Amino acid sequence: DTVGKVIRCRAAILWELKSKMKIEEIEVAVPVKDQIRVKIIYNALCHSDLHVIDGSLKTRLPIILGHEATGIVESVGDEVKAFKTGDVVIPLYQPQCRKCAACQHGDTNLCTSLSFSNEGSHFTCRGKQVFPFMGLGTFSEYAVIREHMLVKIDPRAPLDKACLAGCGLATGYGAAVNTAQIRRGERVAVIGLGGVGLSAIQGAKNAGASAIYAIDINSEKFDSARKMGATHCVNPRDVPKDGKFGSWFIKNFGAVDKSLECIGNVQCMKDAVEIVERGWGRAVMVGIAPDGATLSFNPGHLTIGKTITGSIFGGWKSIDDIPMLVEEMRKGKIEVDPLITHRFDLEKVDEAVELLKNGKSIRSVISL
Ligand code: PAD
Ligand code: ZN
Repeated sequence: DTVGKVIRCRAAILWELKSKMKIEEIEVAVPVKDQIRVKIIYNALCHSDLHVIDGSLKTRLPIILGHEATGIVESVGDEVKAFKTGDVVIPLYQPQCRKCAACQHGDTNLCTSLSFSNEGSHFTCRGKQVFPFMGLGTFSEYAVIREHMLVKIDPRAPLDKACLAGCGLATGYGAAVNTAQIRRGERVAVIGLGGVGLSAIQGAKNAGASAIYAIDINSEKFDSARKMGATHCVNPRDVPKDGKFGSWFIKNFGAVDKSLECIGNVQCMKDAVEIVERGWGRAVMVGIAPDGATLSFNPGHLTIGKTITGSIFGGWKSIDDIPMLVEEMRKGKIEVDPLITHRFDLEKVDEAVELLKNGKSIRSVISL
């Protein structure tokens, strides 16, 4: 029985930028107040984890990465009301407290109740504090998570797939249906065909888009894109040397009603703005640009009525909406199998990193 005791378990720690993670034995604190200790079962690797490793997303070190997980509640702090031992859960890096101004506002999911950059740590390794990525740190067999950053899901859901609802699938799908607000018959372009972009394609398809242009410099992604619902696959490397992607795209395919950038590349963000219709086009930024990046474009795009926006976690009110997404997955209305290309044990997490970095995988699911 582990309740009330510090747990010693395995976790993958990133000690330095641009290095491999090391599997270490760590201590995980007893949960107090609104904290919940969760046994993590599966965690899929997302490109945001890679952004930390390569230094383009600044965080404190050493850190335990991971934020796309499923788990089971091991024990709870004395103020926790909604969870008990044995509940099946998804950790949420985007909290929902239901009390702050953002939670009360119908148009945003950006709850301000918890700022994970100021959160302390519940992990130690050889006497040293280790920080949890985005308040989660789910590349650990156990993690301590605040109550507003956790949601119960149907225990019948397949946990190795449901973890994708904790980030990539929810982010891309929601960006399409909530942020881009894709309507039946619309023409859509998705730039970047990773777990996020492919999920945006599926969102566009389920929303009834009439044409979905899947855009990536890696043509190996096109099979998956077609499986998710893309009607056309476009490789920007086919643009003639003296040409610009935006004008080339419009000349060949026409402008689109909605575009989604799912990479975090400033040039691709500009392209996303270029290729939407004047008057009503909407360009949605989903990818996380490197720390300190700026985006510049001709303000005429705004004068002629284009909308430029973006979202975190697909705009979903996390606790309200994620169980519904898991339910749609369970019923097969949202497909997840084509997104899962590899599976590894925690010891092999760096193989998953190499595959994602080199464009050889969509999502690798890691068993803890
Ligand atoms: P991924 O690495 O699986 O996919 C990125 C794709 O972009 C790959 O297929 C690349 O080949 C492609 N790509 C790279 N450069 C170019 C280029 N110049 N032109 C065209 N295609 C290119 O990443 P992912 O799907 O896991 O994540 C994508 C981004 O979304 C990444 O920046 C991540 O940090 C961000 C993200 N945002 C949120 C959010 O809440 N906004 C959540 C999760 C992930
Ligand atoms: Zn993610």
